[in-house]
Amino acid sequence: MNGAESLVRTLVASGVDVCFANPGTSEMHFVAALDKVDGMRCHLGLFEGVVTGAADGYARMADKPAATLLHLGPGLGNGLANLHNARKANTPIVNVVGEHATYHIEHDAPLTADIEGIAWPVSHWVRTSMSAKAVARDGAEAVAAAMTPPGQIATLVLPANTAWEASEGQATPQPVPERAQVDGDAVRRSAEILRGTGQTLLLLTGHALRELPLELAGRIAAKTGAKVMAQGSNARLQRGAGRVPVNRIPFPVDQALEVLKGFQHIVLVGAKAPVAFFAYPGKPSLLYPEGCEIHALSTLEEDSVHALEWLADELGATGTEASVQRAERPARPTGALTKDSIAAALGALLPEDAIVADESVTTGRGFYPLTAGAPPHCWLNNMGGSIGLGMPLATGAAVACPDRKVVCLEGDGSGMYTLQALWTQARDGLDVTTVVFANRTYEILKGELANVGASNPGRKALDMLELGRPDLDWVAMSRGMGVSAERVENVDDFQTALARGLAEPGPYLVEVVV
Ligand SMILES: Cc1ncc(C[n+]2csc(CCOP(=O)(O)OP(=O)(O)O)c2C)c(N)n1
Ligand SMILES: [Mg+2]
Repeated sequence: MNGAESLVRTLVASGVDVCFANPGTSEMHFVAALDKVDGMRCHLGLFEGVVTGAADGYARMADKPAATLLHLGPGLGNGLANLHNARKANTPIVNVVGEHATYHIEHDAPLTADIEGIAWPVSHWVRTSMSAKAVARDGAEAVAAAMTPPGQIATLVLPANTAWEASEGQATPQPVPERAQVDGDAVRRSAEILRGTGQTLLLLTGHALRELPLELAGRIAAKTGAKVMAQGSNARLQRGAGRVPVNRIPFPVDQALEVLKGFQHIVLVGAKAPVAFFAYPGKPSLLYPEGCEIHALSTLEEDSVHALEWLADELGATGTEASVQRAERPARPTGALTKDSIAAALGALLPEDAIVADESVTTGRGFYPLTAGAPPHCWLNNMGGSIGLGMPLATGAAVACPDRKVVCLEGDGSGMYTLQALWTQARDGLDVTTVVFANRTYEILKGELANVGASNPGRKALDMLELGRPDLDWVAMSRGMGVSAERVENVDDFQTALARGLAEPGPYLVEVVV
């Protein structure tokens, strides 16, 4: 058995059985090994940003890592932006990056690069395998590193000769550290705050946004009068009818300040103290009011579910009834096609158990309230702010959950970074309905221009924020990659098109001209 096969067998034995790939010569033995080993499902991405973003979406839904297969420094480099996003989302990923044969590196061939140097800023763990005999063991350790709470990026660099030379066979899967339990002091201190008089916010992210811990947070809120909110962006939030509803901290600084202004205490459950995406002249970086005290119930590394159980117990809230979201869909909208009527159409049509990959940017700012009472579903955000994640994220989520409908809500500017994901969806028959909001601008940046105080922009500046001349033809691009598509310009047609996409199995794209 060669090193590549020993690695693939070890990955599968360690529970990593999906690989998103964009290979080259140095990965040919790994590719060949994929055939020899049962149990590894492979998906080709036509750009590495698709590969890494899909690995992110997969792991968020599967709660375990996928492998990526990337071609030396440049292939890894192309995948970096979505690895950055995955890192911010604490998504576990095992990157396998091909490298020249160990003895070839010194000759500085065209593709020679500092792979570890490229990998480190987006990885928690990096290792270059030095021999075929080490590859399997290194692979097992990479999986354990990726699975280490709260989820890490592990990058294993695989020199070509370590893939083709003889190995010592499959390695034993390595143990994964458990999530640490919070200590009693953090629980008692949080309980004391919650029993006190000041207005308190429980701020959640990570695993605390799953159904059960949300229920616990809801009980605590009902018992103590605290409010519950989620971070502005979250890896995966379970919401909809019957669940404890949570709003997110808004993106615009003024709105965030307004939402948070009344709080004397914020108890963090896996979350970070709220901070603005950017600094703006004359505005604060921190979004909570001066004098507001920040307390940590649990960090992201710790077991927030257990922490909330303990806290509910400490407060005598285990039997308290949480207030849950009623099942209610907005009426089907009529009239003009606006952000609100788009939100209402989504709220009216979102299917049960849907997975929403949200990169809708400005169009989607109001999607939350009108979809809150839809049947139970998951909502995934971009947590690293590097746009071009939505379509890959949706692709990976669809691989993880073939029985659920994935709805990708995508800005037209953001979509253009990684639209090759549509081809992967077509090829692998993935059940994703993509809605592209074709406002034909970088709408958000027009606001940002004003927010940072860059006044009186001229034609040259504004041209950098416009996507027209020529207008992007999303229907043609989508069909060109094998995904049926239609363009709509009014709210009736939007609902018909969305319903059609949701009813059809497999990928579909709706271009909404807004
Ligand atoms: C990798 C990367 N490049 C550039 C940006 C800056 N940026 C933020 S939002 C945005 C435009 C988003 O446009 P679109 O998806 O059309 O959404 P809209 O603003 O029109 O709602 C850009 C270019 C970014 N966040 N990430
Ligand atoms: Mg746009």
